[in-house]
Amino acid sequence: MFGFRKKKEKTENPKKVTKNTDKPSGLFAKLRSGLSKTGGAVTGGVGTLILGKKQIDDEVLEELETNLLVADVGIEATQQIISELTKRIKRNKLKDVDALMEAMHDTMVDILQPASRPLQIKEEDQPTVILMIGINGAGKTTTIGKLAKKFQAEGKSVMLAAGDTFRAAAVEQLQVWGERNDIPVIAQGTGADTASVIYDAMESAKARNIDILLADTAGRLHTQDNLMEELKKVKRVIQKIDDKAPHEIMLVVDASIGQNALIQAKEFNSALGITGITVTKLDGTAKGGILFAIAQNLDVAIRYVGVGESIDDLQEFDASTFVKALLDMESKSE
Ligand SMILES: Nc1nc2c(ncn2[C@@H]2O[C@H](COP(=O)(O)OP(=O)(O)OP(=O)(O)O)[C@@H](O)[C@H]2O)c(=O)[nH]1
Ligand SMILES: [Mg+2]
Repeated sequence: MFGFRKKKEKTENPKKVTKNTDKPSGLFAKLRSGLSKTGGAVTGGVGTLILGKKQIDDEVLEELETNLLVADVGIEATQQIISELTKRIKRNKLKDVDALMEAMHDTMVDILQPASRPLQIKEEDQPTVILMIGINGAGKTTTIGKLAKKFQAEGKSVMLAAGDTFRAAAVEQLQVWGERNDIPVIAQGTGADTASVIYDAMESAKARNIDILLADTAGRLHTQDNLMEELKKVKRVIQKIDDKAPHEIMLVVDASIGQNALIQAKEFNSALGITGITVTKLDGTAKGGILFAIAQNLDVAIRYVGVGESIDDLQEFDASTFVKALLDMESKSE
C-alpha cells in the first residue's frame, strides 16, 4: 500500500552533468527531475524570447510573470520576484539568461528561506511525537512509511500509531507494513478512538525508549468540524503524558491541487497550529510553485518535499537546493 515500487528510470537532462553537488548527486538529480514539470512551466518560452534580444526587457518579464502565476507561485510572491528583476534591469544588471537565472534564484530563495527549517529531533523529547494530518489521499501514510525508514536509517528507533481508525483496511495495512520493516505498530480495531490509540502508542513508546512516534490519522477536510475536534482531542490527550507533545503537527498537502493547498494550510493552521508541512506529488504537477505561496503567506516550516513514490523521493526541504533543482541549475560546488 505504500507504493514503494521501483521507480522507472527517468531521462536526465542530457545538457547537464552534475558533479560536486552539495547533496549526493543521485538525490539532487531526483529532485530536479521531480520538479521538471513546474520548472518547465516557470522558465518555458523565456529562453526563446530572449534569443536575439540585447537585454532582458518588459516582454520577457511579462512572459515570466504569466509563467509564475500558471505555476501557482501566487500573486504576492510573483510580484516580489518581478519587482526585484525590474530593479536589476534598471541597474543594468540583467544582460543575459545567466544573469536572469541568478537573479531569479536569489529572489526565489529569499522567499523560501524563512520556511526552510528542517525538523529537529531533540534527544530529550523521547518519544518525539509527529502527528500527521491532512485531507484524504494527500500522502500521509506513504510519508509515514518513508520517514520511518529515513529515521531508522539514521539509527533512531521508530514506532507507528495506527490513528486512522476510520478506513477498514488502514489499520491492517499499517500493521503489515510495520511487520515487514521491523517497525512496531500500535493499533486498536477499526472504529476505535484515534486519541486513545495515539495515547496508548505514546505510553508504549515511552516504556520502550522509542525515539520517534509517527502517528497516522484519517484524512479529513478542514471544513469537517467534528473531525477537526477529533484532532484537537488527540493533542489534549497526549499532552497529559508530555505537555510538549505533539512535537510536530505535520500537515501533508498534495502539490497538484495548487492554490487549494495554501487554503488547506491556512485552515488547518488556524484550527490546530501546524508546525510543519510536507508537500507531496511534486513530480506529477506543474503547480509546484505553491511552495512559494505557502512560504510567503504562512509562518510554518516546509519540512519535506515528495517527488515520487520511492523512499529517496521524500527529501528534506532546503530553499537553495529546491530553487536550483527547479531552475535546472547546477548545484553549487563544495
Ligand atoms: N507520485 C507521487 N505519489 C505520491 C507521493 N506521495 C504519495 N503518493 C501517492 O499518493 C497516494 C495516496 O497516498 P496515501 O499515503 O495513502 O495518502 P493518505 O493521506 O494516507 O490518504 P488517506 O489515508 O486516504 O487519507 C498513494 O498512491 C501514494 O503512493 C509523491 O510524492 N509522488
Ligand atoms: Mg492514510
